[in-house]
Amino acid sequence: FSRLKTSLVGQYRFISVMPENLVKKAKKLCAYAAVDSNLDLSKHRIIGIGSGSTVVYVAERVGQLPNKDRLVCIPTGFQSKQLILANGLNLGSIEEYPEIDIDFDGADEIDSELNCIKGGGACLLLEKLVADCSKQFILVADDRKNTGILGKHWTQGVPIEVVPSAYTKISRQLTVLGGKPTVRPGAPAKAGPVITDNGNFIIDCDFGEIPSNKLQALNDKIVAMVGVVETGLFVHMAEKAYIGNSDGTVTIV
Ligand code: ABF
Repeated sequence: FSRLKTSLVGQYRFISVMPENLVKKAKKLCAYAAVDSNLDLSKHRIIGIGSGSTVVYVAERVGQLPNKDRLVCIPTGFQSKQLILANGLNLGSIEEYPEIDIDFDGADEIDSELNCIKGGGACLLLEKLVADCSKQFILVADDRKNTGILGKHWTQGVPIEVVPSAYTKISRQLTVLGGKPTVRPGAPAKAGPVITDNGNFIIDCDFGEIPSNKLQALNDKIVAMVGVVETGLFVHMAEKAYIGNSDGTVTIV
């Protein structure tokens, strides 16, 4: 059965009763469908490759293209960089290529308006930067992530990247805002908090269910706190989502 890590390292809570082999199949199906239907080598040259276990199949599919040498792939973190290299793709950087043709990335939750929560893998800053630099941003996810409203499954909350010395102050401000903040522990937890690729901490802040019309205001309030680097709320950024279903079909939202 598929599991999602809780804020306590080593402990898990179940978010789905979908058997693991069906989850993998759903991820592969949606990733392949997203690449096959959207990547056009006659017009796309610079591609964003996101993070997570679904994007593994995006990189695999792109790596199967006969003309893949024409492409330059921009990673969203360490895992993403490894995926690009492992699939024989050309690696570029966001510094060299701040204009990206199309970006494929996973999500933790997607609502009915294609807003999403990202950052379960602590790569949200570069993921948002790459998505922001992309003309097209395509989500790939299995159907457990298609929750209709954000905050339903990912009850650890919205991941927020913060400067380490500001975490206490920001945690207090998030509580005043109505959230329940938890500094994400590393592995092992006794070694301290998770450290992002940028040397920062992640606070997971539970706001319960967040209606789509409240997302932008919530994001803006969090980003305005001094010491916040970025949030995992991606509001009105995605163009389409490819959802892999357990019955072997793909839904395009
Ligand atoms: C990244 O990977 C993250 O923003 C998101 O947390 C996660 C999705 O992972 P998976 O595809 O493994 O469900 O995209």
